[in-house]
Amino acid sequence: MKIKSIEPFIVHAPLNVDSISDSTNTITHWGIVGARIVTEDGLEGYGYTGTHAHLATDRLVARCISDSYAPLLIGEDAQDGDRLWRKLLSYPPVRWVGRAGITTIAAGAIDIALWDLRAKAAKVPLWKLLGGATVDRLEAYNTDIGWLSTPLARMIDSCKAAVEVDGFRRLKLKVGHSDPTIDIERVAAVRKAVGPGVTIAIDGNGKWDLPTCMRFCARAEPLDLFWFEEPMWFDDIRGHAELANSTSIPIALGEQLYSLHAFNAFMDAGAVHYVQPDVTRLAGITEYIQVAHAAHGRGLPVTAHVGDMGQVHVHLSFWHPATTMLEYIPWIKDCFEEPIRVRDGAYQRPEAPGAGTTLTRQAIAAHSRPL
Ligand code: 0YR
Ligand code: MG
Repeated sequence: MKIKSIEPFIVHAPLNVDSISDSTNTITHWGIVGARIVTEDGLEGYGYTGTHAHLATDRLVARCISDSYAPLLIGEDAQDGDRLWRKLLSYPPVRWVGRAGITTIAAGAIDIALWDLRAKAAKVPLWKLLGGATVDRLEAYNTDIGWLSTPLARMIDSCKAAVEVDGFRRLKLKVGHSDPTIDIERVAAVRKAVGPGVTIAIDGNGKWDLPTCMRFCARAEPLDLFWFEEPMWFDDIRGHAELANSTSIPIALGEQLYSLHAFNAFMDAGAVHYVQPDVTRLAGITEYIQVAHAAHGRGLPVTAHVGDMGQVHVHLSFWHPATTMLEYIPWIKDCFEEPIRVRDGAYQRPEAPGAGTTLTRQAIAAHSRPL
C-alpha cells in the first residue's frame, strides 16, 4: 500500500435551493475540498473537508495538501494510518503557523482518504473495518427544513412533510434573529404543527451572548426542545457552562472545535450534553475516534455534525456505541458513488467498500474548480 501520489481537488456542489442562511452564514454551494491518494498497486482513496465554497480559502486548503503534506507521505505505507496522522500533525513548520484551522482540516482530508484506502484494501465498508455496527437503527434528524432564511409558512409545510411524508421523527430548526421573540414564535409554530411526538432541536450557530441565551431559554423551556446547539461563541467554555447550569434545555456543540483537547475542556467544564465532533473540522477520522471515546467515557451521547454531509459520519455512527442519531442534510449526496440514504427517518447502512467518499466522475467533471 505504498503511496504513489496525492492530488488535491476543489468541487463546488450547488445546493438544491438558491441559497440558505443560518444566523452567521449564507451559502449557495457546498465546497468539497480534499485529497485523492493513489497507491503503487492502483487503489484510489478520497478524503475531503466541507467548506462554504469560497475559492480563495479552498485553494489554501488544497495548497496545504499538495505542498506541505503530500511530500511527507509519498512512499509511505498507507496502512500506517496512526503513524502518518502523527507525522502530519507534528510537522514543525506547519504546526508553527496553524495548530488549528486550515492546516487541521487539510490534515483531516488526508486522514479520511487514508481510512478510505484501508477499508477498500480490506474490501469492507469503514464501519466494518472499525469493528462492526453496534446500532440497529440510526435515526436521521432533518436540518434541511428549518433554515433561518426559510419563511415561517414554508418552514411549517416542510416540517409537516418531513414528518408525515418522509417519516422523520426528529427535526432541527435554526434560531438567532437579532430579536429572539421571532425565534420563539417560529419554534412554537412548528411545535404546534408537528405535535408533541416529534423531537425539535434548535441551532444558534454561535450568534447570541449569554444574557440573550438565558432569556431565550427561559421562554423556550415549555416548547420541549431536544437541545440548543451552539448558543454562543464557539470557544466560550465558561459561558456555555453557565448556560448549561441555568436551563433544563440540553446544550449541543462541537462542529467548530478543532481538537480533542478543545472537546475535553468543554466536557470537563460541564458545558456540553450532546457532543458533536466532525471529521471535516477535526484532523479526520483518527481524531474523531479519540473524541467519541472521550465522550463515551464521560457518559455523553455523540451526534456527529455532518460537515461531510453524512458520507463518512454514517459509518462512524453505525459503529460507535455512543451514537444513535445523525444529522441529515442532503446537499452533496449525489456527488458520490454510494450516496447516503434515509428511509422512514433512519439512515440505511452503507455496504460498499471504503469510507463513502469516492466522488463520481460526473461530479468532478461538472463541479470542479481550478486549483
Ligand atoms: C450552513 N449544522 C450546521 C451550515 C450547518 C450550517 O452554514 O454549514 O448551518 O452545518 O450548523 O448543524
Ligand atoms: Mg450546527
